[in-house]
Amino acid sequence: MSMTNANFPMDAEGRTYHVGIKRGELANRVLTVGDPARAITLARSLDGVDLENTPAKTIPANLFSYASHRGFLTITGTYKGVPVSIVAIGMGISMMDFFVRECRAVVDGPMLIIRLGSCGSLSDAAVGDICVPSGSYLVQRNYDFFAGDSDNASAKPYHLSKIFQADPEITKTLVKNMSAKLGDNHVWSGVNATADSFYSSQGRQDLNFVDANQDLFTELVEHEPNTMTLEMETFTLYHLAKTSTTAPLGQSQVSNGESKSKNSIRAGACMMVFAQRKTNAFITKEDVVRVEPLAGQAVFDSLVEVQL
Ligand code: R1P
Repeated sequence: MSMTNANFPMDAEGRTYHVGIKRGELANRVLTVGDPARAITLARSLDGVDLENTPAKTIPANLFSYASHRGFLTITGTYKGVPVSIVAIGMGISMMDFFVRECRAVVDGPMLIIRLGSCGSLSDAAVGDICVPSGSYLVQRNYDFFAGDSDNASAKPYHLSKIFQADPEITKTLVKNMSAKLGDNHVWSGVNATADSFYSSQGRQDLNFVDANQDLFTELVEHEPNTMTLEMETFTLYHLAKTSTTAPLGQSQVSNGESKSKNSIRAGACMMVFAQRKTNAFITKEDVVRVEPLAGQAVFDSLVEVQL
């Protein structure tokens, strides 16, 4: 593949270096997931899919799709007549950064992005329940702490960032639509913690390494009493939405003349609880198959309900 522009590499067709998409292939409304298999399952809810003749795990033939050489999968179609895309990004804050920046670079006008992920629950949310976090902070391993220098004796092993907020309208709409699909008692509100590792910075005990994380859950709850979930991407989505630059003049105004949003990206997220970290329960395959499509439809309903 031959690329131009070392600052923001694109190929001769205008495809971005990692996500691999070009202008015209991605909708302004995007649902993002980690697992490509989840993206393909959710694509079955898009318009015009021939469910009888599309085997599970197969991308429906009527939809646009592009699998990049770096593991991103983009699927674009319509939901209730409105253009939407699904992008599977893999795992972690770097992949979320690639995804948000490269998608933003090839889409004109304002964007809505909602992540549907899986997570660990630190609250009473049970496996199979849905959490809709109104904000997220970052849990980062403090690498210097582990250097073994005496001048780090007072440092903490994990750095906890400030909270970055989701778009309030998207969060409210997600809660409403998730409750309609799954019932009020299976939908939870609170704050998410995004960790820079599945293991050490999510408080998992691994005797093969020094992680100094035995007290991490207590520290998280002291930092933010409403800490509800742990996963690995949402903070970066909320952070980049907040730091996205102003939409071109006119696009950020609502009809009564009041400014709606200064940012060109509005973001929200929701997670299915796969791991209950207090009881140590893990979701069954049957529950994933039951919850995933319903949660996906609630996200699509929200994506098309919120005005750009
Ligand atoms: C870890 O198993 C992965 O699952 C969660 C975490 O954030 C991490 O990416 O989300 P996804 O199910 O979206 O991948």
